[in-house]
Amino acid sequence: MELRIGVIGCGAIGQDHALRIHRKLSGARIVALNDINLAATHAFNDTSRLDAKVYENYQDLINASDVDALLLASWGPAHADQLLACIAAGKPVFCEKPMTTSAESGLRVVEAEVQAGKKLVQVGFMRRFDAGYRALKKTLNAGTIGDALMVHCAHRNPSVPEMYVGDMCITDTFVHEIDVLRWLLDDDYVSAQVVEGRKSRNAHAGLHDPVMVLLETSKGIRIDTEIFVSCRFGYDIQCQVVGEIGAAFLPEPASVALRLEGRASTAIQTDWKQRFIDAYDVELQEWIDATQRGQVNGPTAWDGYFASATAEACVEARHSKAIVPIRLAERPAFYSK
Ligand code: NAD
Ligand code: NAI
Ligand code: ISE
Repeated sequence: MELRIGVIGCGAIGQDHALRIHRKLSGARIVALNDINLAATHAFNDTSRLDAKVYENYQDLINASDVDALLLASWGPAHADQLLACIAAGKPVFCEKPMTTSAESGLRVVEAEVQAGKKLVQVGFMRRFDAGYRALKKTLNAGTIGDALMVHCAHRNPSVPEMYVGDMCITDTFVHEIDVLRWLLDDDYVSAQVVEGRKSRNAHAGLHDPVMVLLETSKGIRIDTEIFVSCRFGYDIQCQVVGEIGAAFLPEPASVALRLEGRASTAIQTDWKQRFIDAYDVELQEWIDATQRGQVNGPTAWDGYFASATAEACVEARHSKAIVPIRLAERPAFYSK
């Protein structure tokens, strides 16, 4: 039977996800939409020919009898209340990252889910579904380079809008590395340190860019990540794991190698939507399939809480300039692997 999905938050990625479910994926249909910007949502519904019902508030959408599952792509600060409403209604929900914008609200989501007695939440950390990261994990698990010792990463965006300010480089951007590296290394973090780089002239007024985050894991693995969101030259995601006898690199996206006019070159992607386009498809198809079986097979509410708590420690480390321990609530047996 087709899964009937309601989308809350129809901005950039909410529209993208709705269209990929409508046009590309199987086993699901978009039946309902909500966004605080109602006019834009009606316009999207018309131009995309989704023929969904547009709701004026998210509570009515969640409780609608013909909505089986929810896709949450509103902005981060709205996620917590909307997730709690989905859990209260007993409905499965795919929530874009970050699951919540604080550790405290993340824990409230975890506690509500445990109370409900059933896993309902999956968080949109799509890199776990990317073929390149999956290949890298397979290499590490095979022991090809020995034990991992260090990881060097970069998360570069060509530019960000004026509304992207303050610590969003951590809470909105670095949060992807927080999740994917924990999954890749099968390890948790114990401390964080953040140092600011020399400020780029291309960083807009509300932003200090670039910054560097240093994480230590419970096994003692050291991770450094450059976050540079006005780098201009492309959307560039790098990850190199250094092991005892070798180094393993995240594969670059396929691109035709050119030898032309005295230069050898390959293209660098510029748009985040394109860089992980296949991963979004796999992520949502797997979510639809698992939801129909009554399961959650992707990043859970615990993973979402872990990411928010780590991001919060990084923000504290940035402002205090200290090495901040990462302390979490006890993991409920409910989430044991
Ligand atoms: P966006 O600003 O384009 O869209 C957000 C939409 O949410 C807007 O249309 C806004 O009107 C709506 N909205 C805000 N508050 C709402 C509320 N309370 N109820 C209903 N709708 C509400 O942002 P975006 O780029 O689409 O990002 C949305 C989410 O997706 C964010 O959590 C973001 O971090 C995440 N995101 C993830 C990725 C990824 O790679 N996984 C990429 C981009 C964005
Ligand atoms: P956006 O700003 O384009 O869209 C957000 C939408 O949410 C807007 O349309 C806004 O009107 C709506 N909205 C805000 N508050 C709302 C509320 N209370 N109820 C209903 N709608 C509300 O933002 P974007 O880029 O689409 O990001 C949305 C989410 O997706 C964020 O959590 C973001 O972090 C995440 N995201 C994830 C990406 C990924 O790679 N996984 C990439 C980009 C965004
Ligand atoms: C955006 O919200 C994303 O999730 C992208 O993947 C990330 O690269 C970007 O920096 C964020 O703003």
